[in-house]
Amino acid sequence: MKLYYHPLSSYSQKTLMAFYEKGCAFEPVLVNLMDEQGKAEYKRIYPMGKVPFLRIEEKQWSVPESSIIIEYIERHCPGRTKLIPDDPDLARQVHFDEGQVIFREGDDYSVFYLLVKGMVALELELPGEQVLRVQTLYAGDEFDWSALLPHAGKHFQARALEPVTALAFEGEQLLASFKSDPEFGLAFMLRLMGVVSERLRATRLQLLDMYSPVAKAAGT
Ligand SMILES: N[C@@H](CCC(=O)N[C@@H](CS)C(=O)NCC(=O)O)C(=O)O
Repeated sequence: MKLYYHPLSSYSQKTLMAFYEKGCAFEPVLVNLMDEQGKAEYKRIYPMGKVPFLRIEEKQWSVPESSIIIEYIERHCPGRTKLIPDDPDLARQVHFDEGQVIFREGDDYSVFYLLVKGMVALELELPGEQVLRVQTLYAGDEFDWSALLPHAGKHFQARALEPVTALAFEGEQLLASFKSDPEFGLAFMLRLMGVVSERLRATRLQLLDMYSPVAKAAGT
């Protein structure tokens, strides 16, 4: 099977790690995304033009999307490492160490998290290498709503303040589930509107506090 990838693509790296962990044989094919001709040729193989992409010629199967590729090799490569727990809820669990940056402002990947355990700080970078904590999140809180806007980039930095466990959902898969179940989609989006409005309010309060004449006079 051929894995189309680019070494600087984080989605490709995620898939490559799974292949190496599993000890699964594959043929890597480097796609030159920077080159217009290379990209045009690649789009003849995979019209979306994104990496990674897996092609299993003998079965005439095409497998797009990093997570689906990982699910594919988990099922079809009898490897030494178990990549995905059998329990679907555990399969979505991710862990972060204390102090670990979960994502940075501007990062372009669409994962939506539901915080199960631990505290997370949402932060904004300000001029002069200052970091402003906009909000602290606790178990039951959700982040990051921009996961539902493809390629919007993260609006905040998220940092684990203590060991964190969260459930992770691919933004694109969530959007697909909204299309197949519009009632669920509407309920989800309404709840998310509340989150977005809360973030706006918290950002406004923190910025007001920071730039208020009292704070300025105190030199904070
Ligand atoms: N949801 C996809 C995202 C893949 C993706 O966005 N790949 C980027 C590189 S990290 C890409 O191919 N960008 C080129 C483009 O959009 O034209 C996955 O999980 O595989």
